[in-house]
Amino acid sequence: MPNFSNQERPNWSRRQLIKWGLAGLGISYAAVKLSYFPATSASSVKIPPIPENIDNSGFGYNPMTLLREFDYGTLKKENGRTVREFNLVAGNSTVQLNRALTYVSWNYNNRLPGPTLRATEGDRVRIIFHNEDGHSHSVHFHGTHPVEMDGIKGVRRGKTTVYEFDAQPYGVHPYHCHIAPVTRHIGKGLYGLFIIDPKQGRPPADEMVLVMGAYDLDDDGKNELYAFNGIPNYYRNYPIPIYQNQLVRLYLLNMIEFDPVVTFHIHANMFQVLKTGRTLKPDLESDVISMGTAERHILEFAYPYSGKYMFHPHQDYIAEYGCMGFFKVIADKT
Ligand SMILES: [Cu+2]
Repeated sequence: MPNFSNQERPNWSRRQLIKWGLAGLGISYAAVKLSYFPATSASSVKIPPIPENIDNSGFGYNPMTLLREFDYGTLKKENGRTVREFNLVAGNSTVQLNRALTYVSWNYNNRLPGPTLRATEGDRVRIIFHNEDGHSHSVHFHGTHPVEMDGIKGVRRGKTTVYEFDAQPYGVHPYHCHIAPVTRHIGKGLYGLFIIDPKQGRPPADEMVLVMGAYDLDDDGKNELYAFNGIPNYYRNYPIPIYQNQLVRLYLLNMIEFDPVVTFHIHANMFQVLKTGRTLKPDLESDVISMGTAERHILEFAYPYSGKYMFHPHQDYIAEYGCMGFFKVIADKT
C-alpha cells in the first residue's frame, strides 16, 4: 500500500532556514520570505482540522483530505539507492458532479486527481501500473526519462506494466494517460501530479494540491463543467481552512482540455510564483497567472487577515461553471 507518511523530509529549524535563505537563495528571496511570510519551523506548521458536516457521498473519495495527501511510495533500499515504489490502478468510477448529474470518470486509484506522487530528486522511482478499466490506458510522466518509460503505449485491461526511472529534474510534473484521443482520456480524469522535491527541500509550509480539470459531457469538443480536484464547486461549498499568517504552498496544475489557456486568481492577496516548481526562489509576484494545458506552478502566499476569500480562474464563465473555491482564513493561532 502507498505510504502517505512524510518520509525522509528535512527537518528545518528557523536558524537553518534563515541561513539557507541568505546563503542559498540570495537576498531578494530572503527579504521576500521574511517580510511577507512569517518564518515557520517544520514542527510549527499547523494543519487546520477538517470541517465537519462535509458530505462526500457520491464522489467515492474525499476532496478535502486529498488536498494535503502526498504519496511517498514504499521506500526500499536497492544497491545503496533509495527506490520509491508506487501503485497506480486505472479504473472507472461514478462521480456526482452536481445534484442532477452523475458521470463515469476514468481515473487512477478512484480519485481525481490520481495520487500526488512525491520523491526527492535523484531517487529511483518505480510505478507499478495496473489497468482494470475496459479501455487501454497508460501513464505518461512529464520530467526527464528514457523513451521506454515515456508511457505512450497502451496497457490493456487486466494487464500490468512497470515504469522505472530516476526522479529528475526537481519540480512539479503532471502525469496522465496518453492514449488517443488523449483529450478524452484526460478529460475523463486520468491525470495527477508528480512532485520531485529538491534535495535541500523547501521551507516548511501548509502544502496542498489543486488540479483544474473540465468535463466535456456531450463529446462536442467543448467543456460544460469545470472543477478543482474533480468535483465542481466543491471548495465553494466547503471552503479550504488555512491559518492566518501561515505560509501556504500550493501545487497548482491546469489539466483543462479544449480551453487553450486558463488563469488562476486569488482574492485580496498576492502570491509568489515558482514556475514549474523549477526554482528555489520566486520568479514573480502576482494575483493572477495564465496557464496553458499541463502547465503547473508552485504558488506561495500567506493571508494577513482572517475571512473567506475566493479563488478561481479569471475567465469568469469557467469559474461560474464549477472552477470556484474559497480559502477560509482562520484567525492567527498564536
Ligand atoms: Cu487512457
